[in-house]
Amino acid sequence: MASTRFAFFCLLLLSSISVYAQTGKPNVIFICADDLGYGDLSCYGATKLHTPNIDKLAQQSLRFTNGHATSSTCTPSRYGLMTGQYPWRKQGTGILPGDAALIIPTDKTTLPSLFRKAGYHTGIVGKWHLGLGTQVEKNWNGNIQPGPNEVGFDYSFIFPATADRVPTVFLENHNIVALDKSDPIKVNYEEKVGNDPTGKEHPELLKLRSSPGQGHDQTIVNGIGRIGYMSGGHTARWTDEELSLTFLTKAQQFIHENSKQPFFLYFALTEPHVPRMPATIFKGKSGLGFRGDAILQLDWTIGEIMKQIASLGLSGNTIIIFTSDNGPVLDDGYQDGAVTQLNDHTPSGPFRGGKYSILEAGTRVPFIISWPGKIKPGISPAMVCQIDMTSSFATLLRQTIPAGDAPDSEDTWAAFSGKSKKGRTILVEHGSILSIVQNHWKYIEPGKGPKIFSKVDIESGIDEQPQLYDLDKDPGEKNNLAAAHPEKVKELADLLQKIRNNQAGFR
Ligand code: NG6
Ligand code: CA
Repeated sequence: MASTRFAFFCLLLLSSISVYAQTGKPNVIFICADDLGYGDLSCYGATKLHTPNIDKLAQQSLRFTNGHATSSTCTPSRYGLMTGQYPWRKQGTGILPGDAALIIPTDKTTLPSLFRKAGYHTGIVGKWHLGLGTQVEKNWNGNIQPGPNEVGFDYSFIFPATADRVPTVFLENHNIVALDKSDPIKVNYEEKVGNDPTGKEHPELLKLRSSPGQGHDQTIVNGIGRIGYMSGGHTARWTDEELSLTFLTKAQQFIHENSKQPFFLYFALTEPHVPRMPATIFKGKSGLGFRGDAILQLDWTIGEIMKQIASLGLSGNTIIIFTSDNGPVLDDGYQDGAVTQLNDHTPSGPFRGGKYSILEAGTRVPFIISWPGKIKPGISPAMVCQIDMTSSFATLLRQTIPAGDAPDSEDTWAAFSGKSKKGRTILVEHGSILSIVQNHWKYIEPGKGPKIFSKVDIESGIDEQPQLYDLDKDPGEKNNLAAAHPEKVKELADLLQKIRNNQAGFR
């Protein structure tokens, strides 16, 4: 028995080695958490939470201490990742409702289409939040397109927007999963549709209380008030406790089915975005409320993926990237213990701000890359950004990107692969306003707005005066040096303006 298993193992190993030897193309799994902060993992210094599986991945990885999403919220951040274009260049890339039309162009290079062109089988499993179809008014009961499959993914298993937005259903390729056609789905973000109770009318039906003043009190699904109204599709509605396991199962299925050819998987986890409603076995495990529990569930998920990759003999030829779409938030709409059971945990790590903010914790996120035998494990201070995936993988895969596509994506493969400690020298960060980082200097443009986003209790970073920080000496952005260095302020303000005006590429 043992020898049969050994022979089987050798066969697996040989078959996968030969695929890589033949193609020279490593598999790539890009894992993106949702709202996970720089300080949320023990490998990034968390002490109140332990994430052993991601720590193990980090030990075999290059771990970046200056890794960024393009923006401090989801839709723009993922738009940047997919298109290689700064999202603030394009109207309509803010946080999308669940019925929005697709905002990714179907005729331009995207991260998945680059892999597809290079001969990969490409898939997405998880959160999408980049719109579906050509218009808001759409028939959810038929073929829904364009969507992920039209922008480069051969396979998709997604939910349309966020876990707190209707419709709370899965789509596999173009169709809603488990939809009973005799109970058609309707979605509306303006007015109530159907007779399902809402959180506003029936708070007594809620198993998770919505935070006062933060909405999340429209159609109730699975005892949770959502943003938006929906009716019908009762058999297709997800159970939040099963969400993560469903995505894991589909991701593993995709990996299994494609283990004999190069594949690219964008695994877009929903944790720890609200509503945090982890599987029952994780509830109460962290002692930090459901947010902490959701992070433990996420950590377990990563462990399961790593186990699968190892058991398929793919560890040596699979690049795993783990990161987050934006910084952390505690109360983002539900009273789930994230605030009351925080226990001095610091989701933003040493940085100021968080989700929605232009301060560092808005976009500076966990960022680790593993490629055993090829990328030397360690820590890198290089400034890297998710927007650079497209150009960097184009270099690795020897692909050319047509002129004008992915216009803001820089080739930083040398930094991603650990050959260089220098990544970008310039990065524009994006919250509700812009900032620019050049080397260790960060300039935040003056803006109008609240100093604190009071509902979520996060510093916005907005000020009517220009701000200048030396991130090397002052990573926590405590000392505004603008008055002391007016020449630097001018230089960076001019540079930001120049980049803003440079509309090269598509719009
Ligand atoms: C906000 C929601 C928040 C969350 C966020 C999107 C309110 C008051 N808040 O508008 O709960 O859904 O949008 O998060 O509605 S993101 O990670 O997808 O950007
Ligand atoms: Ca997010």
